Amino acid sequence: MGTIEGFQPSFEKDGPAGGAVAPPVVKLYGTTTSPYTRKIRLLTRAAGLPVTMVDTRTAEGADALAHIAPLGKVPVIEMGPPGPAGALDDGAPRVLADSGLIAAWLWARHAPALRAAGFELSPDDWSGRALTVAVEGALDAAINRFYLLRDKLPDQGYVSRQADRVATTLAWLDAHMPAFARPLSGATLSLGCALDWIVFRGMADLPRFGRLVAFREAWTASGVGVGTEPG
Ligand SMILES: N[C@@H](CCC(=O)N[C@@H](CS)C(=O)NCC(=O)O)C(=O)O
Repeated sequence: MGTIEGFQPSFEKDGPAGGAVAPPVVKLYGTTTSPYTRKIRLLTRAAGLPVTMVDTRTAEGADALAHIAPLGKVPVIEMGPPGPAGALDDGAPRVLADSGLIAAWLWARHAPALRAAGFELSPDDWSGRALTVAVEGALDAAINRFYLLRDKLPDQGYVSRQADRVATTLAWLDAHMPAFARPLSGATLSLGCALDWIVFRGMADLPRFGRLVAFREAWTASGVGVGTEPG
């Protein structure tokens, strides 16, 4: 039997003209080492939202990313097909290029599923958001330093100041971050992903920070991130 050109399998919901409507295809651009991409892999999995991962370490993936996201950072999600003005029916842009933005979008659209999976990402959690800024500031500094050292820049000046920033912020988090608990807040998710990446890349001396070590042990034991570990 031949194939019908343009054939789309039918889905439960009918479109305005009675035709079958395909669910939007969600592409997730990223890598399996990226801690920010990991946040989104975890959340889309918890939300039950199927995504097609585009590995941006391949030439095709990097090229596709460059076409949709000027910053060239990951994660990026791209949703399709486009509405008339390049936006989704609900007005959200088709391309979201920041893990915090993507997480907020997922919470806005999939809170019941995320709650059922043990997450609580309310935007009204101001102290949690403040903690997330600290976690991700340290992670940004660690990632920046990692790339600069990999490119053989000497470990001095701004490169070594980034190490100081990571250490001072981890010390602050060691004193201020609540213990790992459920439901998982955005700060908990960020810290779990950040600590795993920092250890994976050897970008800080984690054993100096006893409460963060305990946090990471509880995070690992929870199984929340299982199957998405950096590697
Ligand atoms: N604020 C961004 C940070 C994303 C980010 O820094 N991603 C890293 C990978 S984990 C990246 O793409 N780095 C490439 C670069 O800086 O050139 C987010 O939350 O998504």
